[in-house]
Amino acid sequence: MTKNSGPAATRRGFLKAGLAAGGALAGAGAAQAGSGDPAITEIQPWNQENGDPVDAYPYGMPIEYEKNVKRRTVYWLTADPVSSINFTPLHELDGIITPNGLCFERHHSGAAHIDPASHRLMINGLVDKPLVFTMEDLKRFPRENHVYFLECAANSGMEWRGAQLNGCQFTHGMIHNVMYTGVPLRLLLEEAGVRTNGKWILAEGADAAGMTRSIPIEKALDDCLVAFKMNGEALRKEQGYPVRLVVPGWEGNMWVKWLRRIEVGDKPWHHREETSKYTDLMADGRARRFTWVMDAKSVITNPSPQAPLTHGKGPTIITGMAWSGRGTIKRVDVTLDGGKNWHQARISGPSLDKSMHRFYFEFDWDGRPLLLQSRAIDSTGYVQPTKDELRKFRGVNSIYHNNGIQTWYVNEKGEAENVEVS
Ligand SMILES: Nc1nc2c(c(=O)[nH]1)N[C@H]1C(S)=C(S)[C@@H](COP(=O)(O)O)O[C@H]1N2
Ligand SMILES: [Mo]
Repeated sequence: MTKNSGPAATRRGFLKAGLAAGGALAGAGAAQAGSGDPAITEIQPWNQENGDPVDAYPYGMPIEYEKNVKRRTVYWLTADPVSSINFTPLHELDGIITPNGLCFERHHSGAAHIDPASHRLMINGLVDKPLVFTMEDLKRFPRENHVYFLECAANSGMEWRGAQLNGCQFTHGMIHNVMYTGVPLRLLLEEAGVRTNGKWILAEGADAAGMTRSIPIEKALDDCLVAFKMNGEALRKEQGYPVRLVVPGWEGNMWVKWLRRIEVGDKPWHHREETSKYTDLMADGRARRFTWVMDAKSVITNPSPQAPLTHGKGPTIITGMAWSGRGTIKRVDVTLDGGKNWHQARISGPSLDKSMHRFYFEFDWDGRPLLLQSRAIDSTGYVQPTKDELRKFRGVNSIYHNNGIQTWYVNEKGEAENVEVS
């Protein structure tokens, strides 16, 4: 490859030799060194002047070249931006963690702005000793760290009747995956002493929606967290600062943000705008009730409509995410031809309970059109269904819990489109 032998006398020479070696190692789509590329033959401005001093940005932000990496909303979806939703840019991310500033937001009455010094969490109802905790009190209980996905039950809901939104950000972006630091709810409930007839909890938010959700006591005592940190720093306001409920593997609407009260009761409460949240209307008009666990699901994030294959034929990487509310992901399969042939993808990064998993599939693209799909299999053996399989028993009247297999059509130019195959 490179003919640049002898000691690299100049910094330019060093860069030239170094980059050529890197290209040879990767073995994919790299130019032959010595092609006269000014990016390698010319000294660049950042090589000639000092960069920013250490205190230029006391809280760092991404460089301007990454300005497309942002949450986006779909304005026609909801009537009012304070009772609305935006979407995580899944196609711009890698690994398994969602950065805090990119976590999708769903609010019923906007993001509350709470002074932590004036925030309290009360536990009342069927308990021996009703209690009120300050944020300082909460931080004196033993805490735990866990990575969990939060998926809104309405994620992919616009796709029930057919392929609609052109981008995985919009079809699958009502999800984020974060490391939470918090106190097990069990410890706080034990402190208050749950009475034997205490079978349910009501979690209530301090936002203007005063959102409330009923959760069975078994789940509350199992793995719920009262969390105050995400990815190591304080919760973002949008995600419930100063404290939110974490309900691992269960639909997002139960993860009450700006958590201010837990009431213990003997039956579930009736919630204001609630019945639709707890029920999925089926084909025959009956409803599925209490469908809280998020079933296994996956999506290819690259390529996808917002992230076309711009490099042409040759070595190509398919990547995406898979997750299950019932455990870990055991396997992900990928097809290039709409489900005729399946290939096992490679999972890379931690395989954690009720967390997103990252998968990759590397292949040599011959430049012909592709029908890309991914299919997740979780640790219970459950296989992600096709959309048609789901419709067979659920019909198309539901907007919740669509975990069907997603298809992207990729044309000869590498452009991708949301389609369905049957
Ligand atoms: N207090 C309160 N908690 C809330 C909501 C809300 O409007 N108010 N929205 C719920 C819904 S429907 C979802 S999907 C998740 C979204 O969490 P996120 O904004 O961190 O993505 O929060 C849930 N918790
Ligand atoms: Mo939601």
